[in-house]
Order: sequence, then structure tokens, then C-alpha cells
Amino acid sequence: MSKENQGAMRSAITISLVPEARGGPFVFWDDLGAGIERAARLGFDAVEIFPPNPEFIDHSKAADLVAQAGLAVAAVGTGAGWVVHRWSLVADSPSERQHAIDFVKHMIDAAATLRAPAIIGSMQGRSLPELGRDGTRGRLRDSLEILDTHASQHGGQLLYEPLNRYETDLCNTLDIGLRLIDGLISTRLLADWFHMNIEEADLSAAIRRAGTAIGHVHFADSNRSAVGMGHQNPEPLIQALRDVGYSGYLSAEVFPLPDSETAAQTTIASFRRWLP
Ligand code: LER
Ligand code: MN
Repeated sequence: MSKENQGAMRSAITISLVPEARGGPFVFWDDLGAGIERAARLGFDAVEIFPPNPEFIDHSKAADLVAQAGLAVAAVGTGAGWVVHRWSLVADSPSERQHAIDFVKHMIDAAATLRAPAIIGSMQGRSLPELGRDGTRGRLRDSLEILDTHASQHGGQLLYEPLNRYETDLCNTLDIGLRLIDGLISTRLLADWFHMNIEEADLSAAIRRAGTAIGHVHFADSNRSAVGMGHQNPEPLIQALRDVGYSGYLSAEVFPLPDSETAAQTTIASFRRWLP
């Protein structure tokens, strides 16, 4: 693994277009064009989009909007499959599981038109009593293999995200995530600092172990507010990311507290402070 910094890390900020996700950790809401415009004005490099469905990407002319603003798309979330439809990649019902897989496949394709990866977070589901944790992990791995193959064949990319224990019991740490995606071609890990702050014994050590498997970072403080509003010291985490050669996005998936504009301003100020 290269120890050199192969490129600069870039800043991104989240925009949710999913009314059912109201109250969730997204900075800008409801209006893609307005969110992109505010991100550009504050000097972000990219936006991370949380769409209600894959068709939204085309219908909203997302590619044109980001191009006009001079921004990139850092990633596209698939969580609406769970939040809106309650579909999961480990669902016991084969038809529900197929809906989940198809939803993510279409999101991979839509994200690929923006040259962005699709994120699997809440779509991973939780252990089923009848399968147990290991059995359910096996089913999750089967779904990930199908999606990884789809991504590889369609020029897409996938990000798999370990979550904290209150959201899943399948994968809470980067180490478990590493094992789950082992051998996959187009899938990398999403290191969310909020989840990591709850689950990892040592965040920097976890980043170093995951190394080049890290494909995306959710840039959040200990309390899931903008970095700078909690008690997490970003310095050793940034150093660990530099040491493993990470050159992807630090994307603010945080609560819009005290309001969207302040969360966005605090995020970009922290980004510039820690990555001068
Ligand atoms: C999604 O990126 C995430 O972090 C989860 O907590 C779902 O909200
Ligand atoms: Mn996250």
C-alpha cells in the first residue's frame, strides 16, 4: 500500500430530496438546484445527492445543474429504498429482496451518469432471527456480489458503509466491512466518522487498517453535527487518511444544525482549517 498522498482530498456536502428522510443527517433539503448553488457559493468541490428514486437523477437534470455550477457529484445515496419502501438487501421475502437489488442496480446506473458511486448504508438491513447474524451476513454478501458484478459491468461503483449498532447489527466497524467486501471489484468502504466514533476503539488505527479500501468519507463530528461542533479531533483522522493515500471526498453528512447555512459554513471552514 502506498504511503504517499496521491492527491488532494476534496470537500462535499449532502442534499436530501427525500421528504420521508426529514430529520435525518443532511445539510440541504428539497431543492437540488438551490442546494447546488449554495454549495458552489461556499466553495465546496462537490455535492452528495440523496434522491427519492433513480429516475430523479435524470428528471432533475442533475448532471446539467452540477456542470453549470462547476461542481462534481461525490456520491449518490440509495437509502430511499429503505426509508420510502422498506426494502432491504437481506429481506426474507425474495420479492422484497429483488426490489431492493433492482433499486440499487438502477441507482448505480443513475450515479454512473454523474461519474459517482452509489452508497449502500441503510439498505443493508439487520439480522433476521431465522438466519442469525452470520447467516444474514452471508445473504448480504450474496446481494453485494450481485451488485458489485452489476457495477463492474456498467461502469459504476459501489460504496459499502458500516453503520453504528443502533442502525444495524450486521457491520459496525471498518474491519468487518473489509471482510464483507473482500474480493469484490468495484466496491469500497465508506468511513463515516459519526458511526466510527461510536464503534471503533481507535478511529485512526481503523482507517490505517482499511487503507486503500476506503473510497469515501462521511465528514461528521462526534454528535453528527458539522465538524467543529463536537468533540472529535479531526487532525489524527486526516493524518491517517493522508498516510493511506486517500484522495477522495470528505462529505458532510450531518444535521442541519443550528441551520443548513451554519452547518455548511462550519463544514467548509473546518475543511480549510484541517486541509489548508
Ligand atoms: C448513511 O450514510 C448513514 O450514515 C446512515 O446512518 C443512514 O442514515
Ligand atoms: Mn453515513
